[in-house]
Amino acid sequence: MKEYTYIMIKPDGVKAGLTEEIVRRIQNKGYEIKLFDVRKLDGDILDEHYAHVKDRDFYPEMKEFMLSDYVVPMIVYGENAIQGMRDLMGPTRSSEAPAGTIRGDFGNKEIVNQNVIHGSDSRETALIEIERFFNIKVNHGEEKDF
Ligand code: IDP
Ligand code: MG
Repeated sequence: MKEYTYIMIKPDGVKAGLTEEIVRRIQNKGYEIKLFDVRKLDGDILDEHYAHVKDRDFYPEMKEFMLSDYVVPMIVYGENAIQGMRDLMGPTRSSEAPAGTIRGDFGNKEIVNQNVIHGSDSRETALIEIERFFNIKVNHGEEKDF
């Protein structure tokens, strides 16, 4: 079934001029970019989005980094898009990400939070994150233009 996933290029990716390259990789894998935006986040939406790591010692530094510059939020759609995008991204720690993955090729090997890109980790969180960042309700498998 075709799935929606929430993807976001983080400030390090935007600043390094990687937006076009990342868009190319997503499209080459056959996924559709349904919506694309460039914006700065506020602290509240970030605290919500990262609720699962908000109490970790690295969060203050990570929050500052995420608020430091523009991000590129996207809605990506395609067959098996959630796991497929996670595979394209590589694992959380760029130092452990293989060459050919976005994090492996471009992530900061020392600073874990500077790993270029976010992607939803399940069907449930994808829908929640799309609503959080785009204020749009979607269902997996439902063809829709925005
Ligand atoms: P994910 O982005 O691969 O899904 P999560 O475990 O959901 O990874 O963590 C969210 C984000 O928090 C990561 O992308 C990374 O930016 C940051 N993060 C996770 N673990 C660490 C850590 O140990 N040190 C610094 N930052 C971390
Ligand atoms: Mg995650």
